[in-house]
Amino acid sequence: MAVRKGRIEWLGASSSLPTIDSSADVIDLKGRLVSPGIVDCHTHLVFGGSRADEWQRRLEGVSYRQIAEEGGGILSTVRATRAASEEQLYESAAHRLKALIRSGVTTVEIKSGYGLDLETELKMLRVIRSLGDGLPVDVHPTFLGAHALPPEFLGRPDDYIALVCGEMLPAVKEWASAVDIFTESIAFDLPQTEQVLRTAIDHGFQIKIHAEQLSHMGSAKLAAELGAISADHLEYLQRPGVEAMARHQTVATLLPGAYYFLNETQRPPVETLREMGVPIALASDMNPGSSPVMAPLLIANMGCTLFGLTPLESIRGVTLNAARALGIDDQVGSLEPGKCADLAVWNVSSPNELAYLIGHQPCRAVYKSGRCVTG
Ligand code: DI6
Ligand code: FE
Repeated sequence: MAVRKGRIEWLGASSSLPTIDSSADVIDLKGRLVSPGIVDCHTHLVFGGSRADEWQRRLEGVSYRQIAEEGGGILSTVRATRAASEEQLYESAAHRLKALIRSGVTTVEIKSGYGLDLETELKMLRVIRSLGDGLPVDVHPTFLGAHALPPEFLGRPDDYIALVCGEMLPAVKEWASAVDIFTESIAFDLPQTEQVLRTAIDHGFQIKIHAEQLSHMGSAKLAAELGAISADHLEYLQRPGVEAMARHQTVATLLPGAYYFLNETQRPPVETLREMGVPIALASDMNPGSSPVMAPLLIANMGCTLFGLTPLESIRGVTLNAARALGIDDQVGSLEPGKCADLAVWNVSSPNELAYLIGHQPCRAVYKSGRCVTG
């Protein structure tokens, strides 16, 4: 592989290597496997506090939904995130993001959504931007103001949606490239979703959705028809939703970490997605409540064991299709001349082994735009 100015210039067998500049640095990877840098296209890795105690309650039999309805769950992280300083949020998130980078991640999407008031949402978005400025990884910021109903708006969801659309979306324009919403019986309904997504489109954002995670709402179909770049979770997705996603080439981002950690039994309709040609991405969903997972290869493994993807589909899910879910597949996600030289080097003997080994860290080095960013 020849790299110039951070881009892949040539790729092929060493026997056909073109003559290269004598001043070029030559790096011998000793026959190791090189993959595109991993793209984690759905995370909530900026947050305050921890939910380990809530997890214990879930183990004792209290459901995620019940905890949310009691004002815990997402809202307990909202309280901790409002109380945290910007520095505290940066430090804890940087720690998590460094773990992802050491595991081969070169691009990450990070959502706001634990503020639920303009001040704290902006605080999160500033932290998200600083993470991209401070660490060798591309960070794609998403505004998730409509993640849950803040306690101040109890019983008045439409008033909160009006605030999101009227004040928050215009104010976060320069801080986020995409807008996401949690459409669910414990969050926002279909008309509220349509209002937020249409307003986001009018302001020029890309749109995404947390759809059909805990129940079937018809939200993936709505989002696909509105032009969403991805619909995420999708455990309860039904055929009309798959058809709409196929028609609009909406990426299906599956999040097996949340399925695993919530002990779900309803699997997303992988066979139908495959049959209809919907691109499938996989992401960590890294968050304190439903997916405290900072291990992209474990996510690829779960894509195979829990959702029935092939190892190759899983690897494509955390690279090329994840790039597609962010609208950057012309830049990253595969090894092709012209794309960024974002690479991960692995101590494995075959691509299948990337998704196969559990609890082993085979990542040997990470290159971001052609520069080694790991020790
Ligand atoms: N679905 C999820 O899995 C995360 N957000 C969402 O809408 C969970 C967020 C949390 O529990 O803190
Ligand atoms: Fe999520």
